[in-house]
Amino acid sequence: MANSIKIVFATGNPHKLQEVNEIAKDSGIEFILPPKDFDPDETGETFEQNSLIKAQEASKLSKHISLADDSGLCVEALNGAPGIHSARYDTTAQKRIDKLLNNLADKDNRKAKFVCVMTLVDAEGNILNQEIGECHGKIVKTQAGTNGFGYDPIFMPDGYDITIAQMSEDLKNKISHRGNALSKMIKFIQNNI
Ligand code: ITT
Repeated sequence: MANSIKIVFATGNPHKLQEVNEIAKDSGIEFILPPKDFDPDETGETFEQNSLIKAQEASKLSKHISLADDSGLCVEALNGAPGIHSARYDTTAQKRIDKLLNNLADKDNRKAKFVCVMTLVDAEGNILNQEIGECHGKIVKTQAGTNGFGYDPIFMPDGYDITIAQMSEDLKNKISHRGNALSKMIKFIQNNI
């Protein structure tokens, strides 16, 4: 994109980068990968803290304005687990899904939410803005669909009778925790950067 505002997107997850650039496609903002040695220690205890850690690590390495996304799935009957540990709940995406379904097997309460906290820092690592997005729904009993990534095949948002992995990319981005947090962040960037 010529003349776009370029912002480093502090992630090692290519699915997230693809989604944010799709969501931001008409905004005049382009998100680019962090330097290769980006590998922060996510030692925080909240989405907010881990999001800030990632944004500051990316700005330190790139000397550029940076945005991070820390996100995860919080399941009510599991007291909010896997939460900030969603990416590390087990060793592969399929094992993480199986483990979650297994842990919920005898539970009637299937309520869950996806949470995304985005943090924008300047080239010196000073925090400029933080936004949160949520998507509420339930965990289905049998996984369905192949779109998206992560826990999408087992999450059915409120008001829909399909999982996120059965939705088009456009629909996911319209209702997702990431879409929600990023739309607010895009407004901030357009008005302040
Ligand atoms: P970075 O930290 O490098 O950005 P990550 O995947 O490790 O990548 P997080 O620490 O924020 O990111 O963990 C987010 C995890 O939560 C992600 O790996 C998925 O397992 C899950 N998750 C987040 N957003 C999701 C989505 O839109 N659909 C399905 N699962 C999602």
